[in-house]
Amino acid sequence: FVAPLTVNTLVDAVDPLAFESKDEPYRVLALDDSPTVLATVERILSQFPNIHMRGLREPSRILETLMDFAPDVLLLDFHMDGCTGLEVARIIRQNKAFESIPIAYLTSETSEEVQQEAMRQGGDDFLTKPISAAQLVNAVVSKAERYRGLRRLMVEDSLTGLFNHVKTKTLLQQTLLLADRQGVPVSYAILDIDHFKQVNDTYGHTTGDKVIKALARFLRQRMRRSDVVGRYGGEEFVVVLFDSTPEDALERVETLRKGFGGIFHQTDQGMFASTFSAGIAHFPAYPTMMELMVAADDALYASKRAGRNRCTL
Ligand code: GH3
Ligand code: MG
Ligand code: MG
Ligand code: MG
Repeated sequence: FVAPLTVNTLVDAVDPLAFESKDEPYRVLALDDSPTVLATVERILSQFPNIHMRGLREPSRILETLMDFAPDVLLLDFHMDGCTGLEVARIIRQNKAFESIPIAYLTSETSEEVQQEAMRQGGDDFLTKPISAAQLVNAVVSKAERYRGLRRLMVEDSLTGLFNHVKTKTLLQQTLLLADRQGVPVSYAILDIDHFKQVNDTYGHTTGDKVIKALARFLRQRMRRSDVVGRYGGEEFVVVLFDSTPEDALERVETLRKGFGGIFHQTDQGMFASTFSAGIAHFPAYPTMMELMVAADDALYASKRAGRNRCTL
């Protein structure tokens, strides 16, 4: 009954977290073959501005809808025309991109045996109809919240809220694939704070952390939504500029460098400014992710050797 997309197309489904703000409404997908049930669920959930619900009647379209809508929780009918929710859940779980999306069955099935089997097959909850509006909303929101929190932990650097090392590389790879397909240039820059050890030694580690956070905030404010900003390591950051020529990238990173250097950081021992050095490399001049990263690293070292507080292309 389900027209399966290949596993590989789904593994790389773009994580919407990469582009969504923290207060984006929770997305709830309800799969049910009964329009009446869908209408009821919609009537309840649409009262809540922090919930965005989509209804789906055809089980065969579940995978493409998951990819397209990227829900935070799935409400799944148990008995449908031609298949069961169990079968749908099994297919969903076979795809890496959706292996941990919360699935709550919404059903009038009350047999405990059936319920247990459903939980074994990848379900997370069993909501029995009739269900009160409060029960439904609580179940949906708590699961969605938890799932988002988990996904955030996986991708976020806890000090700065930027993408972490692993996620930054994944997004860089995705950006390059997309750029290649669309014939668009990408610039990759690595930024490293100058003499940061001295900052720690002079003002303490807590102040060092504040400088890292200040740079993170500064980068996030100045970058476009289509740019990736990540914390690559201790005092190293990465920015990926989509549709950006080398000249454009150099100009933008130079603006960042001058802007950040003009910020004064307050401490008990007075205030100070901090600078960073940068190295920029360009796709498709360096056609693979590894070559791009090595080239940017070389450029960064050239900046350091030349005296720091500068960008090298
Ligand atoms: P350079 O200009 O050559 O980059 O010199 P540097 O001192 O910045 O470079 P180095 O790599 O020698 O030192 C980086 C320091 O950053 C060492 C480490 O203790 C510190 N560091 C790494 N992560 C953190 C962090 O999360 N917080 C703080 N406060 N310090 C960190
Ligand atoms: Mg049904
Ligand atoms: Mg460093
Ligand atoms: Mg440094």
